[in-house]
Formats: sequence, structure tokens, C-alpha cells
Amino acid sequence: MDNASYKNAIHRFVMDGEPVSCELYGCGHINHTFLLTTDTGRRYILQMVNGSVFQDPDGLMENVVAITRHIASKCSDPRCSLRLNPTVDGKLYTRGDKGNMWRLYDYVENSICLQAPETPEDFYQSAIAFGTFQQQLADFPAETLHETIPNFHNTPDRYRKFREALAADKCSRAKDVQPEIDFVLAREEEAGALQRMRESGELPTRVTHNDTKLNNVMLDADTRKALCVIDLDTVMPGLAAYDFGDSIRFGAATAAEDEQDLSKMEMSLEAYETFTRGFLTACPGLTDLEKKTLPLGAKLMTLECGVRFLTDYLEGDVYFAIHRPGHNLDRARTQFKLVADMEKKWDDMAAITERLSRGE
Ligand code: ADP
Ligand code: GN1
Ligand code: MG
Repeated sequence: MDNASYKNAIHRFVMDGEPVSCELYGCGHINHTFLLTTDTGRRYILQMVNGSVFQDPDGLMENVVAITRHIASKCSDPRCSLRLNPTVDGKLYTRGDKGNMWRLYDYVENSICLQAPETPEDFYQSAIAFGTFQQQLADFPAETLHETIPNFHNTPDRYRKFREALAADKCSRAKDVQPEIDFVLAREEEAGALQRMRESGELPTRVTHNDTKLNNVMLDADTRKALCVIDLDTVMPGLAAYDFGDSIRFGAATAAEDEQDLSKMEMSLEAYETFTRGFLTACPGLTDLEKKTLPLGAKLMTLECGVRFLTDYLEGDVYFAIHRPGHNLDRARTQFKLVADMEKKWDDMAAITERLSRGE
């Protein structure tokens, strides 16, 4: 991205003081995030939201406003919910080029954001954050939310897109990834299990975050307790198992999402237990079936994410930002390694979930 685009965007927002620095920030795969500092010492998060991924900026920002207001009305610390700053003409965002849009949040001060838990307590706190988020939104009218990315966690639909990419094989890469393709196809039937339970109404639709990576949670820098959940672009109606599952996929993994040495990648049962305990504590209203499907959420969110990385690899890396050749393939491989490890540990995952669901 050229400098001109963020420089143009900065001056369209109301802020305290004059900007003195603006630097790329964070590790997101989709948007571009900048830490903006002004001469008064105020800090902001300036973001360019990817317009080819998020095609309805008005709907997306309406969701963000409604959700952040709802959460802010339920807590006293101003840092418990993201705060938007308007443009000079009173809008929530400003348009950039190529359909992208820019917005400005207050920086959540005196907070930390982690790429991996440093202690079990950090991961427990992220469970409290995401569980609390879901609990705070339990009385929010989910049907009023815009679906910012249709079929986001519809795993059978992700398989359909994978099959299309495979059939097209635009970059002639399929020949190099036959074991990964076989791994995906062997699990197609079970991959649809959550979607079937959602469609049959067995599982309730809730307001969910849908991108519950550890780096989408802020912890208080002093107390290291959960402060708030960020990255609200994918908040949509969904299943509790999606948020639980995606957190396990990322935070209970023993290596980074793009680790090349697969021998380092496992799902930690201790971390699984820690997160489950926090999530069930913060979100006590889950039905028995919702609790029972939490391990399935972990497995299917991980499988689905791997399918998405592999699809993007086959399509020539057009969706997720990559920083080296084969990056999406490396990411897909870690996810499949995690799925295989969860399959080995399945009985333990189910037993832990059952025991904690009984409150033991
Ligand atoms: P992406 O969609 O690209 O993941 P995020 O909204 O998650 O974008 O922002 C990327 C990173 O920027 C986060 O992981 C976090 O470290 C930091 N960040 C985002 N918003 C804030 C905020 N309001 N205050 C402090 N840090 C933030
Ligand atoms: C993307 O934007 P970011 O980096 O928080 C993706 C998630 C994936 C994740 C994998 C809108 O999240 O769905 O799980 O990468 N977000 C979108 O790391 O597709
Ligand atoms: Mg993020």
C-alpha cells in the first residue's frame, strides 16, 4: 500500500491534536491497521478495511455501532468496548480507493494484546472475554445484524468453494498438495455437522464474534484481566461453537498458525481445559447440546480454516495476506496437523467438556 492513501485518510477524521506518527500495527491477514499518535500524546487505531472482503461498509459499520453501544451500556470501564471517532463531516468512515474504507478507533490504553498466551491465566482471560461478549449480547436482536460475509462459517459452503478452486486449479498447484486434498475430502461428511444442527434449529442462533483469535482480545496491562474484544467486522448471527472453536484453534495450539516445523504443532489438552472452564463460567446460559458440541466446534473451525487456507493457496493467494511463497500452504498444514491431533485426543476433549459442563 502506498503512503498517500493513509495520509489522505488521516486528515478526514476528527482527532485530538495533530498527527505526528502513523505506523503499521498488528498481525491481521485482511485489513491494514495503523497506530496513529498525535502531538497531544493521544493514540488512535486507524484501519483500512478490505473492500473486496467486506463489501457492505454501511452494514458493517451499523453492526459495529450497535454492538459497541450495547456492550458499553452494560459496563463502567470505558475501555470495555471499542470507541469510534467520526470523520470531519460526521460520518463513521471514509472511502478509500479500490472499495476500501477507513475508520478511526480510540486506542485501548494500558492494555496488552498477545499472539500466544504467555501463561494459562492469559488464555483463561481470553475465554472470559469471548464468553462475556456472547453473554452481553444474549439479549441483542441477532436478526437486526447485517451478514457482513455471507456463509462465513457455513463449512459445507467452504467445501463447495474448495472443490471449485480444485477443479479450476488456476495455478497448477493441486499436483503438489494431494495429501492435503485427500485429508480435506476424507472429512467432508462430518464437516457439515454443525451447519446441519444450525439449519434444523437444534442449536440456537446467537450473536457471535466469529474470529476469536487471541489477538482479538485486549487484556488490562496491570491486572492482565480481560478488558474487551476487538475486531468486530465479522460479528454476525452464529453458533456458540464457532467462537469457542476458533479460540481453541488459535490459542490452544502449541505453535504459530504458520509454523513450518509440524512436529511442534499440537493441541494442548491443558489449554483446552483452561479455555473451556473460562468460557463456561462467563457464558453460563448455553444449552446442554451447545455444551456438547464445543469439541466439535474446535475440530470443525480448525478444519474449515485449513480448507480456506488451502483454497486460497490453490487460487493463487488472493484472500489472506501472505509474507512468503507457500505461506497459505504452511498455514493449511498446521491446521490439518491440529485436526489430526484433536482426533487422537477426542475422547479426552469430550470428557473434559462433559466434566466442566457438570460444574466439576
Ligand atoms: P485485523 O482485522 O487486521 O485482525 P484488528 O482490528 O484485529 O485487525 O487489529 C489488529 C491489531 O491491532 C490487534 O490485534 C491489536 O493488537 C491492535 N488493535 C486493534 N484495535 C485496537 C485498539 N482499539 N486499541 C489497541 N490496539 C488495537
Ligand atoms: C482472518 O483478519 P484476521 O487476521 O483477524 C480471517 C479469519 C481467519 C483468520 C486466520 C474476515 O482473520 O476468518 O480465521 O484470518 N478473517 C476474515 O488467521 O476472513
Ligand atoms: Mg484481528
